[in-house]
Amino acid sequence: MFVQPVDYFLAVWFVLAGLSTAYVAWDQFRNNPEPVVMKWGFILVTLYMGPLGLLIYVLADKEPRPGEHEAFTKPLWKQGVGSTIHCVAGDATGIILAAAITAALGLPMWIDLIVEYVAGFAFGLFIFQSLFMKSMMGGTYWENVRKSFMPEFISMNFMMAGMAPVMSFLMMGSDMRAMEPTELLFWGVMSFGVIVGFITAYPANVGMVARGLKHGLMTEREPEFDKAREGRREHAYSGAEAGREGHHAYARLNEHANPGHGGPGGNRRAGDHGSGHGSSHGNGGGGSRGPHGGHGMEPDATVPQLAAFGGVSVLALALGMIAPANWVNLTLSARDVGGAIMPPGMIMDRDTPAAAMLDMAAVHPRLVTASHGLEVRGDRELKPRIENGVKMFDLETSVIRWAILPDVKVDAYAINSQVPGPRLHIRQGDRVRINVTNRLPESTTIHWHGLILPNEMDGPAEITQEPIPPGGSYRYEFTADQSGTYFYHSHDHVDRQQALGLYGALIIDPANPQDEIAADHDYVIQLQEWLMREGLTFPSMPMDGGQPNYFTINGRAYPSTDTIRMKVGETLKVRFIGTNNGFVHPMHIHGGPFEVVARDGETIPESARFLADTVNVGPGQRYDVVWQARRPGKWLIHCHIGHHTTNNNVEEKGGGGLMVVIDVQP
Ligand SMILES: [Cu+2]
Repeated sequence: MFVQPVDYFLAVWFVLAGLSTAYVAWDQFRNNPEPVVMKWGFILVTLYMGPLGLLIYVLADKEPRPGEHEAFTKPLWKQGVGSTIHCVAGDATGIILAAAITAALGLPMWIDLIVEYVAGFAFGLFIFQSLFMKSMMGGTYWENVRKSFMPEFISMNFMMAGMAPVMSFLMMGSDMRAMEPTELLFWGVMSFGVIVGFITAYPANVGMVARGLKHGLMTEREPEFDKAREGRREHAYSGAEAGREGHHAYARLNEHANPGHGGPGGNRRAGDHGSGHGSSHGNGGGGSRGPHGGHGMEPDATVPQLAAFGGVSVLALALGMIAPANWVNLTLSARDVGGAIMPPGMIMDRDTPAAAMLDMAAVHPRLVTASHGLEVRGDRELKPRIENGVKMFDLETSVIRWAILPDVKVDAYAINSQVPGPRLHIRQGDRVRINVTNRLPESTTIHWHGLILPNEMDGPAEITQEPIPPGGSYRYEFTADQSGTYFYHSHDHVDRQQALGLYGALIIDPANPQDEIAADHDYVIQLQEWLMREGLTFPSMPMDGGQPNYFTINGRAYPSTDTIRMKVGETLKVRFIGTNNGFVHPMHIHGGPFEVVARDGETIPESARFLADTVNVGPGQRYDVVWQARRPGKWLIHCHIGHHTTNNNVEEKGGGGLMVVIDVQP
């Protein structure tokens, strides 16, 4: 699913990679005179490196004009490319297959890396390196495995030195969709890793080709082709000279060869190579071939040189594999973190547990089941069904997209597809039964905040009940003995779930209507903070990376909040509900003090009621206040923390976030 700009880039990338690979495959098998294993090397590397693979192919290996392959591929840098290609083709294939399998198995990242190294090495050694060597040198397969071991070891070490940090930092970075083989991002990270691995392995391969430890590119022609080519060469191309130069280059190399290391060559007869191909290896064409039917490769490196080179490659490998563990938690697996996308600014270190990541992760847009505009309100009163005198309510949790401003939608955890959840309005003494069905991707429960009820109806997950699993349900039933302003909210992973919208008002009228503190208007205010960045919604919390940038009253940010309309002399009861999860809001009303008449649902005795113009609404608290419209005009109810009256730090129409206008007519 496309949720980030990088996803669009990756789509372009993979289309180009597909086209590039198709072209390279077509050209390799139609036009390019080289061994089959090399053809496959370029095809695979182009698949992994996309248009860059194609670029390397046309610059270093694609025969420019018929008959020119030998001369064209002769320069050392191209031979180094060829050598890197058949290293990367095998190594990367092994690494990518291993990564996909270990991700599916749910192994920790550090084990992934080791398995990937072993698989990459095995693929590289047993398939590409040895087969290529065999087609080059002839001899038995196992002879070639033996000879290829050290060059493959060095090359693989340098490749993994580049690829491992890319995988560690990007897969366990902030967008861990990169851990999921079902996501485009996983393949994008793999491609990027292969590109970096190619770059880090390339210098080593050039060095090994120069020292005769590895082969680069070679030409292999069918006899009929050779005849045709011979004809063309007379007019168009002096391949003979080019071939001779190539021969001299290798002759020089051979002169320096350490006789003690000429073993493989010494054992070889001229007829050993090229068997069964009808090839033209010996006819002076290839830059990589000797002209006398020799194997053309004498390792020009002493044992100490080789050992030192190998040692440095191990150092590079250790750096690439181990260094990232300083910063990222490599003990986690794809299964632990799912495809979690972390908020920018979250502190993620090598100790950050998977649960912490899941707690702060974005709501994944693919989980959204409904999308609502500003025309759909939250806090809509839910009418009960009455069965045998019991008031029945059905609540269902789900993930929705919810408009908090005309151009801002958040991904929310909602109850009955609204934020806040539906208002339950009952009367003291009512028997209620509430069926809660969970359609979230995670377990949940509902707690009835402030009520006196049977313990098993109270709601805390794992304390009084098993959490309601996704798809499960739970029946809460109790008699409302109290009256006043209450609310309900999730009591499972509250840090996350309530911060994403799982709460609603529970208003209980007193059994005796005379006990209600009367006012001309009654307005409920439910507060919430939101964190919306990069098109994703994260649960806001007082935590690095979790600080909110949007604030809502009843699911809307000003200027999309309600306007309360009243006349001079009328009274307004405001019921502040602390549905806010991690922040305190000093709620202030302009135009003169209000009387605080109830706190936490409890009516304050008349003698103890007091005047104030600001109440600190902490999480869980409720204040019922009665305000009188003394003068006409627009009077504000707002939070007195300036940041909480902005929308993503922007003021529009005089503010934002936690603001409601009381429009008082004369
Ligand atoms: Cu505030």
